[in-house]
Amino acid sequence: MTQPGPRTGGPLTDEGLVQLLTPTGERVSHPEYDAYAADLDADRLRAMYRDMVLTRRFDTEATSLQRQGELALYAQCLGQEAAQTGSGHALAPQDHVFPSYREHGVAQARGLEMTDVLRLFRGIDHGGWDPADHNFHLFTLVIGSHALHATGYAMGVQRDGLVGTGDPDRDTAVVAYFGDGATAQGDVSEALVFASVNQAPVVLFCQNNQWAISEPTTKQSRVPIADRAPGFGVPSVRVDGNDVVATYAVTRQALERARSGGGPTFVEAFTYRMGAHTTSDDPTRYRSREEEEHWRRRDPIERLRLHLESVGELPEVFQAELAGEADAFGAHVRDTVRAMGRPSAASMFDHVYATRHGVVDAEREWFARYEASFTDAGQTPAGGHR
Ligand SMILES: Cc1ncc(C[n+]2csc(CCOP(=O)(O)OP(=O)(O)O)c2C)c(N)n1
Ligand SMILES: [Mg+2]
Repeated sequence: MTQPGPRTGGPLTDEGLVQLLTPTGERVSHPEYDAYAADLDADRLRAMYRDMVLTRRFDTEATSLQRQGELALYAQCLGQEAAQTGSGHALAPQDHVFPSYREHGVAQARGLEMTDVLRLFRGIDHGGWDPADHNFHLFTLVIGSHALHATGYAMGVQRDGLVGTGDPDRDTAVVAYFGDGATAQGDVSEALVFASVNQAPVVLFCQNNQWAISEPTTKQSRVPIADRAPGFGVPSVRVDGNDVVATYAVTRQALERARSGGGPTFVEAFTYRMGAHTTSDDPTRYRSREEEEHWRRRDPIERLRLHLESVGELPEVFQAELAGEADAFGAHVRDTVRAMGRPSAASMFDHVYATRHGVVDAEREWFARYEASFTDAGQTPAGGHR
């Protein structure tokens, strides 16, 4: 990995981006990273394509479910499928992932039951899944905080002797996924300090989707975000995050370094959030149609499709089966979410503290009296469907 000198093109420059697939799907070679993509045969590329297509379908279904009142909120990963699928496929089963709130493509690559992700967005669960099942920790909405959780976890992995043993089934890496905006948080700087001085087996994976809600990356940094990490003593790399092959290769190198005891790496996957920040956001208020159109032409799924077609590895029968699978998956997502039911409003008091608490007890009692005050009108507003 080469460390660049100061880059002058600002945080959105193309300079130094590792790319193995051009936007039209042509495989280009790279002296350092070809070796890390050498194991991607046609079967593995099709598996990645499948995950990207299913992730996008999940996004579409979840967005519709929010519009129908079945979810409180939803954060799409539209446009970021290559960054998530490529890095997700580079993980080993024993590696640990600390996601933020948009890592649906990583969840899919990890093998989660995807409807569990929507338990959180429906507001019926504090997490949605058991992190131990797939070493996929809970979504974190406190921006940047889980970069510290991941780094601390990686320091634990190191102390458990699970790094640098040479056993490929034992050596473990930890990955934190966060956004461009998160890098302006103190927590990410602190994570870089601890990761560096402890040589923790952590990969700090930043998806620079160019927006932090309505704040552009140009208001978060004057230099490419990856260029901050070397100042902490952490090697970094910029990768075309809409290129699933390059993202896989770059992440694989970083994970291998972590597992072998070589310490942390900061990866900046340069991509674009094609959707809104969340279903509560209206991006037309802060960005142009031209910008959106520019990035629509760089769609990451289309790039892999063009590549597989050009090398004769996307047979029609595969495409038809995948379309059928996506339809069945969509129906499963809709049916499962609609059957999830709703918790009673009173259950909001159950998980405030681990032990009983006088103030919470008083609030619960007040709420019960408030609910009961509606009964002579035959209404139970908070317990009913509203
Ligand atoms: C500590 C903290 N501050 C502010 C917020 C409000 N907030 C939610 S998402 C967001 C923007 C995050 O942008 P970025 O890190 O680029 O991630 P992206 O949403 O683009 O994936 C902010 C400021 C928060 N959740 N946590
Ligand atoms: Mg962002």
